[in-house]
Amino acid sequence: MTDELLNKTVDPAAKEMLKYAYDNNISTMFSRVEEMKRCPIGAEGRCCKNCSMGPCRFTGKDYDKKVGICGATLSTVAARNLGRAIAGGASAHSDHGRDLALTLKAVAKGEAPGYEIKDEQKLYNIAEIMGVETNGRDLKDIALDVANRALEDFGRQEGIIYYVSRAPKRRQEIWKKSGIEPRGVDREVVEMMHRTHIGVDQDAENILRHVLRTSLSDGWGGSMLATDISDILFGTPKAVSSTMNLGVLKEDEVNLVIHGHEPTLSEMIATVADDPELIDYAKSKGAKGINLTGICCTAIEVLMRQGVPVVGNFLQQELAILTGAVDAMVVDIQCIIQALGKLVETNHTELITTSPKAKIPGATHIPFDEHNAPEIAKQIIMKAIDNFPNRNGTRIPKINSPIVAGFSHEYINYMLGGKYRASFRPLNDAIVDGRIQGVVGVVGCNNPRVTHDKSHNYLVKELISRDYLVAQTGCGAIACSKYGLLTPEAMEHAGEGLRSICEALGIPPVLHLGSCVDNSRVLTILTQVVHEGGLGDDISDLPAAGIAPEWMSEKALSIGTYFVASGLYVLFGVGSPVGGSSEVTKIISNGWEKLIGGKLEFEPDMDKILEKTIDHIQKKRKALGIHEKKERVLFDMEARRALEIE
Ligand code: NFS
Repeated sequence: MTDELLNKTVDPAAKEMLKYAYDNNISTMFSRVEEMKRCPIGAEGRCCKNCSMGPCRFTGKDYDKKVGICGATLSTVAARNLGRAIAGGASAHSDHGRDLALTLKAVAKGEAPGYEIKDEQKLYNIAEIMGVETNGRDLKDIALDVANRALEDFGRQEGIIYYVSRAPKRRQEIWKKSGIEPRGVDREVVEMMHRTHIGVDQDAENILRHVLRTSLSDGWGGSMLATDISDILFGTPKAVSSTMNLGVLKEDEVNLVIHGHEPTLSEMIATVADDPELIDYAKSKGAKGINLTGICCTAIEVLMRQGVPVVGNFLQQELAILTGAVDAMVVDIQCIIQALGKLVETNHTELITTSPKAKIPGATHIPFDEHNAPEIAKQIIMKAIDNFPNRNGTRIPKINSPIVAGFSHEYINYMLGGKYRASFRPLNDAIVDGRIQGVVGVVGCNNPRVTHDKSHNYLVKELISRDYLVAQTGCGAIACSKYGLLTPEAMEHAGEGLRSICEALGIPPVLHLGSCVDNSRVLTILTQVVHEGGLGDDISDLPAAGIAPEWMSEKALSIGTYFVASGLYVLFGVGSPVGGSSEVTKIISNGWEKLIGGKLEFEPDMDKILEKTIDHIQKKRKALGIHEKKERVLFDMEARRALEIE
C-alpha cells in the first residue's frame, strides 16, 4: 500500500511527506482518491440534476438513446453540464478581476493606504486600450477612469468588452460572425446559468456556442483585467530567481504560507514581513526571522514580483502542514481544500481565512479589507509568530530547486529586442526558420487521479527536446520548476534549434508566465506574434497549441475553452467531462474547428497528447509554407550581385 501511495507522485519531497502520512494514518487527497471511487455517470456528463424531477442518469444499454423526464437528450445534458462548469470557472477568475478593479478604484481615490500605482507605463497602455484620455491628466484620475471602465466590463449590458479590440482583426471578425463576441462578463455567466435551467436552451450546438462566449468573457475580460490591474498595482513581472518545493520551509524561522489566488493581501504581507519590529517580535519568540512562502497561484503572484519562494502546488497543501513547520497558512479564495480545516485540528498550524467569500470550519477568520491592509497583514504575521513556540516536532524534506520566473509579455518583448528596439521579430524569425517548431502552453492543475507532476514534466521535456518553446503557468509551472525545468540549465534538455535561440536571447526553453489568470498573457503574446507578421493573420494560423495534462478545476475548463475560442488547439488529460456524449465530443472538436478555428479534445494518454500536439503544429507549419527546413544562407557579394542580375 505504501508503494502504491508513494507512486502517486514523482516529487521526492511529496513522497517523504506521504510516507509520514501513511505511517501516522493521516488521510490526504492522495489516499482519499482511492477511497472515493469516481462516479462514471457524472464523470462523463451523463447525469442531469438541474431540476428535482431527476437527477436523470443516462445509464444501461443504449444510454445514449435515452431521454430525461423532460425529454432532454444526452447531448443537451452533457452540453449543459459543461456550460455550468465553465460558467463556474469564468466567474472565479472574473470575480478575482473585479476585486482588483475595486482595489484600483480605492487606490485612485486615496482610500487604500499602503498600495500605490507601481507601473505607470502599464496604466497608460491600458488607458489607451480603453480609450481613457491621458494627456496632461493626473495619474490618479487616469487610474480612476481605468478602474471604472474595467468595472463597466463586468456589468455591461450592451456592446462588447473593451479588450476584444486587442485581438487580431481576423479573430474579432470570426467572433462577430459566429455571434460570440463577449458582452459583459456577468451577463455571459448569468445567461449561461439561464440557458441551462430546465426548459430553456435544448440545442447542444447552441448551448456550446454560448460556452465559447462565456469563456471569452473570462480570457479577454475577467482574467486579462486581473493580470493588467495586478501589474499596474504591484508591478509588471521581470525575470526573477527563487526556489521551489517543501524544502523552502525553515526549521528556525517563523513559516507563514500564503495560499489562494488574489495578490492584494499577499503583496501586502510580503511588504510588511520585512518590518524590523515584526522581525524583533519573531526573535523574542525564539525564531531567527520570518520566512514567507506560498502555495498555488497567490504564491506565483508574489514569486513573479518579489521572488517569494513557493512551497508547492495544489496537491501539496496538506503535505506542507504535515511538515509541522507551517506556523500559519493564510488563505483567500480558490483551490483551498476543506480538508485543511480538519488537518489543523491535529497539527499546530494556524489556518487563517480572510475573504468573506471563503470561510472554512476550523479556521480563524481575519477579514481582509484593502482600506486597512497593512494593519491586517501585520495582525496575520503576528498570529504566525505567536504560534511558532507551539511547534511539536518538524519534518521538512530537504528538497528544493532553483527557478527563474517572471516572463510577462512586456519582459519577453524586452528580452527579444532590448529596451530600444523591443520586438517579437526574433521569435517569429526563429519559428519561420524552424529553429523553434512551435509554441506550446503546458498549464493547469494537479489531479490525484493521475500521478502528481508526472505528465507536466514528461510533456515539457519531450516538447523542448523537439524544439518546441514551452510557456507555463499555475500549478503546471510549479510542477516543472521542482525538477529544474524552469532554469537556463534546462537548456540541456532542449533540441539544438531551440537551444541556439535560447542561448542567443538569454531565455530558458520553458517560460514561466505566471498564475492561472496570467494565461491571459499567453493571449497577448500570441496576438503580438500574429501582429509581428510572417505567421498568418490570426491565432488559429500559428504553430501553437495548449495542454492541461493534470487538470481538475472548472477554471481550467474555462481557460482551455477561451484558448479554443481564440483559435488554438487545446488538449486536456485525465478524462472527458462530456465523454458520455459523442455528439458533444464532436461539436467541441471538429464542430468548433469549423466554426472558430480552434478545437477542444480530452485525451488521457500522454503519448497521444504529444503526438496530436506535434501533428497539429506541423500541419500549421505546412499551411504557412514553413515546414521545410531552410538552411540559413549567408550571402557573399558575389551571390548578392547574382541576385540583382536576375
Ligand atoms: Ni489554476 Fe491556481 Fe492550481 Fe489548478 Fe488551482 S491553483 S488558478 S485551478 S489547482 S492550476
